[in-house]
Amino acid sequence: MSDLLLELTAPNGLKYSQPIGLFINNEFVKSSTGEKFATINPATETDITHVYAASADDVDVAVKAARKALKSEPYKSLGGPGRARLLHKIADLIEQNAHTLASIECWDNGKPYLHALYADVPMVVNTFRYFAGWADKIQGDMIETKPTKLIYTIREPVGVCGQIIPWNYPILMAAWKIAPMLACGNTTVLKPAEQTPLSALYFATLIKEAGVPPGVINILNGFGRVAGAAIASHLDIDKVAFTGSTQTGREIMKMASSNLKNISLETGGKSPSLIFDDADIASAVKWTHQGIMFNAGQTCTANSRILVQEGVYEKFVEQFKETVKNVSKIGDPFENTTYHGPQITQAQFDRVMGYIESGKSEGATLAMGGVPHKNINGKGFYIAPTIFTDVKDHHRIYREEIFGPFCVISSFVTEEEAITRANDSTYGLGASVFTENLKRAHRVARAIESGTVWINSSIDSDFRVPFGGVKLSGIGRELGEAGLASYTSMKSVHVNLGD
Ligand code: TXE
Repeated sequence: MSDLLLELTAPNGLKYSQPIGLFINNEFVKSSTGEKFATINPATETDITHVYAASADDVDVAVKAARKALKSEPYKSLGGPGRARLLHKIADLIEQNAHTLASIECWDNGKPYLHALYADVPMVVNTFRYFAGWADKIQGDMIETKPTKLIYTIREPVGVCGQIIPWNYPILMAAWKIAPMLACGNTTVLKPAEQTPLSALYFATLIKEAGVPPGVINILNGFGRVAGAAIASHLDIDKVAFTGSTQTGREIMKMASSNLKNISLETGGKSPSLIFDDADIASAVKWTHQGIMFNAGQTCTANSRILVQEGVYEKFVEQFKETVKNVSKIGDPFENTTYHGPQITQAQFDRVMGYIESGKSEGATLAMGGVPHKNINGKGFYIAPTIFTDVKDHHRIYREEIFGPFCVISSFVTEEEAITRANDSTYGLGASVFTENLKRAHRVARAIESGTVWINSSIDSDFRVPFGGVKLSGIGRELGEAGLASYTSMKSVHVNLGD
């Protein structure tokens, strides 16, 4: 044991070595200031450990390492096949360490262990394998103009990336950022969220074991206003990729304007779910429940606005409440029977509770939940699954992103009304449509203003499919082939074949 590597025992008895330093040039180091911060188990409100917090100077050291690695051997000559091998090796190591990563994620984030093990970690593995497949298929085009010209394009790496991720899916968000970045031959300085610093540091040990050259992937924990801001404003970072709140996204855009960074942002949402009279109600209930209650409502695409056609409104609400009661079992995230863990922090707990008060005072009907839930030891940031009905479109709980196990249900009469009201939002990340009518399904999918539309399902993203938002939900796409494009820069070469 060193003061940069701690032997920890997770609540499920797992013993493992947890790095706590900044990961720069494939080594864990202390921060220049020596500052550390605590990371808390949200299920018990107790400290897990303390990790080093990066200063702006530390970010600068990491950027220099990333810049050097970009143009140096062995990374420079690795080529697509070499990078594919690294990505596959990382995927293999994640698979081999699935139990450890899922345990860390459960402990540090509060999400159910089984969800981390069977949802988050496999999605991480799939993301690395998918982008491994792309690494040797990054190619340009030949463009026909006239006989005396040969014109072609080359897709080059953007360069040094700065990647800032949130706490709701810590290791998965790291994978979404790192896998395409590496596939395209870039280097990065990635900052996890200060609420969940541990899994990314453990992942760093796997990066080194996989043989990724020093400086290619640097992982620095720290605070948004210090380390995050240093990344967003750094003049030698070429691209910034961010997932988080719209407000922080705005600030990052301003800072990134210093050197006109290439930018991609995935911010929040208030995703609608439209349930038509002709829907399979049992299926709509199942998906809509998962769409809002999974991960304690802390999913950017969560279908937090449920609009139900008046003919099936009562039936839907009854069945939805029943499902919440039966499925959303609250408890210790390490228990196999738990579906519903705590909110991530006291601040998020307070935020959700504030919206519950707002809903009540604005006159909506609290149909279920609306109270903190006491765990066995009387601790934990738990909130009972909460449903408001009779919600009006001007209510704050209808318009603002809440990010908790909290949904509003309202009724509509016509398809046209449903579309207008679904689009009456500053956000546009996801939307669900439940109907058995094929024409209506596709008609509504086209009319909805959002980056993703699910027909007869909800929030089931896939590593092969572009993901991102419109309006205040973001800029650019991650995943799929479109996700690659945001990590390459296009160069056009004109060859004059004439005299
Ligand atoms: O987000 P922040 P917070 C939404 C959700 C939630 C709200 C607030 O509604 O309730 O945001 O959460 C870093 N310069 N989402 O406060 O601040 C920060 O350190 C550079 C939706 O946690 O956006 C962290 O790494 N970086 C979302 C990351 O930004 C800064 C997921 C996200 O933090 C920074 C999370 C700054 N000035 C929250 N300030 C989604 N889209 O899935 C903070 N950061």
